[in-house]
Amino acid sequence: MNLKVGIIGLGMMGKDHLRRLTKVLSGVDVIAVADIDTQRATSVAPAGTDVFSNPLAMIRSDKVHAVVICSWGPAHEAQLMECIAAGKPVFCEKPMVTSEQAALRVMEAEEAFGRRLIQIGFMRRFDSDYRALKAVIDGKSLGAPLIYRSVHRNASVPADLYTSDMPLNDTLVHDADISRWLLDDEIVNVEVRIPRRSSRGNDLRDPTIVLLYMSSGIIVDVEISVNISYGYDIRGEVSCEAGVAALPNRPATVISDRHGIRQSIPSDFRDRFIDAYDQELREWIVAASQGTATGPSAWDGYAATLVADAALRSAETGQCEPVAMKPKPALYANPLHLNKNAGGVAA
Ligand code: ISE
Repeated sequence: MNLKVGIIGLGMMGKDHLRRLTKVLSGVDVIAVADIDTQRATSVAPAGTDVFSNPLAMIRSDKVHAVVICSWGPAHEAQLMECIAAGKPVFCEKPMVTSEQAALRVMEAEEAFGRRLIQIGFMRRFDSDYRALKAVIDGKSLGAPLIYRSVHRNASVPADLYTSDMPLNDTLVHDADISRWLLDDEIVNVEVRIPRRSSRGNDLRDPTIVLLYMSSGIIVDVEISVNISYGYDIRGEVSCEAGVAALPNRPATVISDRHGIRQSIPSDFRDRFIDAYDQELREWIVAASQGTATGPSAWDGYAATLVADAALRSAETGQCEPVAMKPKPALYANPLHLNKNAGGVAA
């Protein structure tokens, strides 16, 4: 039997995940949606889908086995807590929550439930290029990693929605999470430096340099640009003791014409990471069908929240700010080993 899923929030990411859950992936049926704009929800949801205006009512519905949260970040805590109370696996788009205290409450509830239910939408971990880069680091053929450079350039961001804090609490979270995952390390200090501002930056902190100091001594150097106009340009390079490994430029379409030879660049994150988004939900379906979750956890959501908070403090103080994490609970200590061939929905 297919996993019966309800989606909360049919904005840009909600519609993109609805498309992949109904037209790309298997083993799943979207049988409910929830959005404050029920007219919009009804217009985009497949015929026969139950449409809710109240997301918590949708979570409680017996017809819904698992939940995908694509709503506004401040609404995530209540929705995650409802999923945990209902014992329903949940995929939650980043940010998991918008405060340290909310993250602690969500982790406490999941620990009390006793089994992982939450996967967070840090899709880069499912990107084949990042997975290949991690394999090189883990293989130790280049020796120990010393520096990681992460470039995160958006062609543009929605001027009406993207606020001055978001380079650090909405965009940076991807570089923070992928650095922790690639380097198998935690971030202990954050330092923000604001270069000369771009005239394209709409009064945002654009560009922003962020130094992430890892517990091992590795330093991660992050460039965040959000109105660079030429495309969505993501780079990653690790300098090790005996060599350097870097992501290829994606997609690697090389164009030759009378202007010369050039390589195409994606327009936005849905384009650059389309396969990673498919893979993160493909793996989520397998885990949720067994009543649990794998991949980025509530602990990773907590870590991202603390790093974003420290970055925002550093942007104000001009100082290097500490990231003080609580000890990692046992629930998040070891990755789950799932039966990848199991089908159907767990009892
Ligand atoms: C957006 O919310 C994302 O998650 C994208 O991956 C990121 O590149 C972009 O900067 C964010 O605004």
